[in-house]
Amino acid sequence: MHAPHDRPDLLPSSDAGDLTGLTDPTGLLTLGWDDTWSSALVAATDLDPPPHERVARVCRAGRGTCDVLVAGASGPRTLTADWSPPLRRAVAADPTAVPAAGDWVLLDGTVDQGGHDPGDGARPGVALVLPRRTAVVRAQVAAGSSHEQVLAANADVAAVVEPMAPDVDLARVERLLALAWSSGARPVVVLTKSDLVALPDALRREVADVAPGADVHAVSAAGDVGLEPLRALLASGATVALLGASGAGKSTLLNALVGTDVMRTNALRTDGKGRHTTVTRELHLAPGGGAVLDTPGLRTVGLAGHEALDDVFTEIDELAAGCRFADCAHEHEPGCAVLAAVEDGDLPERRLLSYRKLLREAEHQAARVDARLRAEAAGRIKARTKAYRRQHVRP
Ligand SMILES: Nc1nc2c(ncn2[C@@H]2O[C@H](COP(=O)(O)OP(=O)(O)OP(=O)(O)O)[C@@H](O)[C@H]2O)c(=O)[nH]1
Ligand SMILES: [Mg+2]
Ligand SMILES: [Zn+2]
Repeated sequence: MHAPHDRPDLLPSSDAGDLTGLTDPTGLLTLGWDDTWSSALVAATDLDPPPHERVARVCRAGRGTCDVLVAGASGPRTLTADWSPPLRRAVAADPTAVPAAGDWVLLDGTVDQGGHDPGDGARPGVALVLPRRTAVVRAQVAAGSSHEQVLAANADVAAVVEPMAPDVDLARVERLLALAWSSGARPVVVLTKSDLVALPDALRREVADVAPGADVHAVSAAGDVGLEPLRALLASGATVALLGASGAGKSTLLNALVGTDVMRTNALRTDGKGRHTTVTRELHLAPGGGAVLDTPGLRTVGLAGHEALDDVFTEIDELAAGCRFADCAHEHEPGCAVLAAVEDGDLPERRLLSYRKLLREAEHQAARVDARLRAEAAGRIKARTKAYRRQHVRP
């Protein structure tokens, strides 16, 4: 999934166009669709012209069922769909095949264009999930499990949402940026609650220093300040996923961007831990185009891979080219250019420590995944051996 360097530029950066003036015969553009998705639909179904009238986008995912947005004749609306038997089988074989918020799915029946229920009370089924263009994936933290969970599917922009007050946590920004980069979406940092600090721009520049390659915006959803760049992204039709700790202000931001209070928000607990007000991942359409995907506060973010660390810590990656050993771990090797840069004051030590911590975690997670794959492979061999014995070794 990680391919930031050969990724096509999904969005115009500064002169983000808007959707007005484009014809939208299928109504799907409002949901975030584009021509590339039509090609993906042809490839997935072997149907040409593609069955646009059966396309829907997951706005809230559950177990066995999900809420989807469909393009009705009188505008987008939501319906509930059940997993079809083939989808159930696909999920049993691969947990990441679970429809996630933001996914494009094909329903097994035509979406009623009149905006009414079919009448017989039967729910549509989700026949298949189109291959994801991007995915924010976190390593599952449950004990004994090393599976990965899709937090947001098909986001064009992965927004790291971090509050300016009481404090910006640079290490958390770096961790979330690693998650954002590895998604394949364009990372941005949104610093919230700028109304609560005296010098928001100084803080913004400090964060920009640890976020190479990502735009950093200071906003106040409360005062509707600084939201223009995000509105421009949405107007270009982008899907923006909000990632951040509980209490960061994600749902408040969503409400400001969507223009109505679609998500409940809440005050921080006095211990500063936040309440985890949002408990579901939800996709909401913005009135001027685009969609915002709100997520529950991330308590722990296990990184599913370490490749993205080179995107987050670009200066360390560049310095490493000057290390004497190609496999230098920048711990205590002679001729290490990274350690030399710390020594000379060119690289903040905090940056190197943060990098090491994330790298260790990612390697630990990779080992757990390897262990699971080995265990699964062993299980399959055992099952085959048993089946073989039953057939061939009769007592
Ligand atoms: N002063 C100020 N407060 C804000 C701003 N944005 C959010 N808040 C407050 O921060 C608190 C938490 O906001 P939420 O939007 O619920 O945070 P969240 O990130 O959605 O939290 P979870 O749903 O738990 O993940 C609320 O009391 C908001 O009113 C802002 O721009 N300025
Ligand atoms: Mg929330
Ligand atoms: Zn080194």
